[in-house]
Amino acid sequence: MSDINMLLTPFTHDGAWIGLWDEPNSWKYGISSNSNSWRWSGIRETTQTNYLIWDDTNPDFQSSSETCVGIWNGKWYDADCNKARNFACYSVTQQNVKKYVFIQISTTWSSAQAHCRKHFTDLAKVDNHAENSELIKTIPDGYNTWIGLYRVPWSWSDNSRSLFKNWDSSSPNNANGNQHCVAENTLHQWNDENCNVNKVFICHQVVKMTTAVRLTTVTDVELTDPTINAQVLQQLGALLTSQGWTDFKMQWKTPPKKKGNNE
Ligand SMILES: [Ca+2]
Ligand SMILES: [Ca+2]
Repeated sequence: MSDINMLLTPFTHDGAWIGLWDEPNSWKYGISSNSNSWRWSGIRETTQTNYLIWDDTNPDFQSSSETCVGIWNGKWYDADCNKARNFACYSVTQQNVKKYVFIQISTTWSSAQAHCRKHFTDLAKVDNHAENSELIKTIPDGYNTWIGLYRVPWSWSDNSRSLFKNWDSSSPNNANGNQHCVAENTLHQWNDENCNVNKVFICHQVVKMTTAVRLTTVTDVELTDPTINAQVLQQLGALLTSQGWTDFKMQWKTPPKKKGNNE
């Protein structure tokens, strides 16, 4: 909120772009290592094989609420993680082969994940078409089934990590299925909108400050010793952190020794 309070509202237009977005190339049209792309619960990383088998209309991030993946008729779709579904776990055999197990309990994606992690390896991870076929064989007809694919939507354009959100009461809603960029209103509340609309926009700049501090010490230890130097910096850093400093770097600047002075 202290960042929000630094923003002025010189615009009277229909909102101003800020740097939050849900880059669609990372999840809708493909896959990437971006923070908003699809990941497997078992490895917490994106696919290593690029295998994806979406149905014709998914993923669509409907209502900006669908960040977990289910399987239906052999194809995948994104769905609201809080909906109750049956689920499939997997475990890995000694021959490094995945074995899928269908669990006939209807629950949320997170509860399904917890169950699989407790009793098996994790929620089903599917790396290729043969594995998808094996998975389908375990699912009885007519069951919508969670698998282990999920994503964390919304990332900052500068790749900084912050979970702070200031959505307005009706956002995000992904109206028309094409709202993947974020604008703020004059109250600094956020709304997801179509990235291709023209709006005024707000940039930011990080101001870097450099400060030199001269220390005079009375000590028996050898201050040119790199280990001692590192320890002193570490303790100074801890002191500054405890005073509320963030995002700083420290280094020693040793003045050249005067000639003839061996002390
Ligand atoms: Ca969907
Ligand atoms: Ca919206």
